[in-house]
Amino acid sequence: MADNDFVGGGFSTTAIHAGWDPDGRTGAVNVPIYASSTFAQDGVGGMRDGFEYARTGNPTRRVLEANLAAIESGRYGRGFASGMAATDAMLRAALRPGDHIVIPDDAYGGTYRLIDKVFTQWGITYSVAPVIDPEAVAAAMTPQTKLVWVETPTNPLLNVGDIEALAAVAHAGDAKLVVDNTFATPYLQQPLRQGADVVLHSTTKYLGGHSDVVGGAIITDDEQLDADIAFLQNGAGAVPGPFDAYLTMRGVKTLAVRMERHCDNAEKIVEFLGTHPGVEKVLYPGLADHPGHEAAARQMRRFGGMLSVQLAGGRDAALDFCARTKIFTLAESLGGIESLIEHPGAMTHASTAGSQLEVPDNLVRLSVGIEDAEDLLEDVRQALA
Ligand code: P1T
Repeated sequence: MADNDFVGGGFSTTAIHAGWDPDGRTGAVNVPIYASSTFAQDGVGGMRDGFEYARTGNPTRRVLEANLAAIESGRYGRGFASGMAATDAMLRAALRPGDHIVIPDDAYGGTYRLIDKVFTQWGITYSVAPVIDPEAVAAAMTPQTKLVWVETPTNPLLNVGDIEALAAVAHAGDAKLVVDNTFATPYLQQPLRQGADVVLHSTTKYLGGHSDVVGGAIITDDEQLDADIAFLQNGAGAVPGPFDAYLTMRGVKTLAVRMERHCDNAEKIVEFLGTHPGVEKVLYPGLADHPGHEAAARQMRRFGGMLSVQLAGGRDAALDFCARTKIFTLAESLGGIESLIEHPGAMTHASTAGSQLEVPDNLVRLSVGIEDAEDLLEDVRQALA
């Protein structure tokens, strides 16, 4: 993917500048945090710059939304209070009672929980299929399927779906393809450019990048869908506040340099873990023998900062590994500058226990941060010793 393929020039130029020019009045180079819940009108209905009430629209949030649309090479962006709030709005915008959705057999536990525990109560049905197999996804579709939902790479098994092939499958059945691009980020992969209809993010992760803000976003080129999402954003109100919008944008500006370092560090750790006798299997799309490597190499710039390992010593060895790291902090979430480690089966994916999405109990997930690689390697080495 050439840099100049991105709207507005190179990726970082877009990430740093899209959505905001220095303020006309003050010259402020950064968008102010417009801490205002309401906006004065010049006579009834006389809104200045389109703002009336901050649930409907806030100037700081509007800049974030324009910025996120630009970095995904999309036309429309909408910010949400969390990734789950964005997921909820997307599902409600696209599905009606009687409709069907295909979801991955490996996905964030919270996404599965929302569909399985909440949306099924409203007459939505779902089927599960592996994202690495477009034919299996096609076979899981029914005449009622309105959405094909994928993560690529998936959380937590790092499976890769071929976005172009999945878009063709979804469109052949008159369904839309939603790609949760949280793990890859638009720096590594731009799903709308590969045929997806919608990109969804937990901006809590790499986009925010500093583990200091929770947020979500939906980006699409589809004008009607965007209008439906905007209606729900205002109508249901799960919006990010202006301070959250500001922090997220502050993170986005350094996404490219952070991602390069996340990828560098992850590759080194993958190499080390691949030779360790305590490790049964390393799951990372950058490995030549990873089943999704070819698709990943085609659609991603690099292979990301997330990796998982299955330990030879089973669940106890996995829990031990999580307990023994010193720099890798035992915590849920991912994508921040600091390295995190977790046991998906007991933590982020506990809600998948007993389901088709259940994860192996010897699995440990690492979110490789941007600390010094030697320190991270030493930490992993001593924790597995
Ligand atoms: O946490 P929130 O901002 O609401 O985002 C939900 C979400 C959506 N999609 C993916 C791929 C995710 O990974 C997440 C959140 N995931 C974690 C908190 C985690 O540790 O995996």
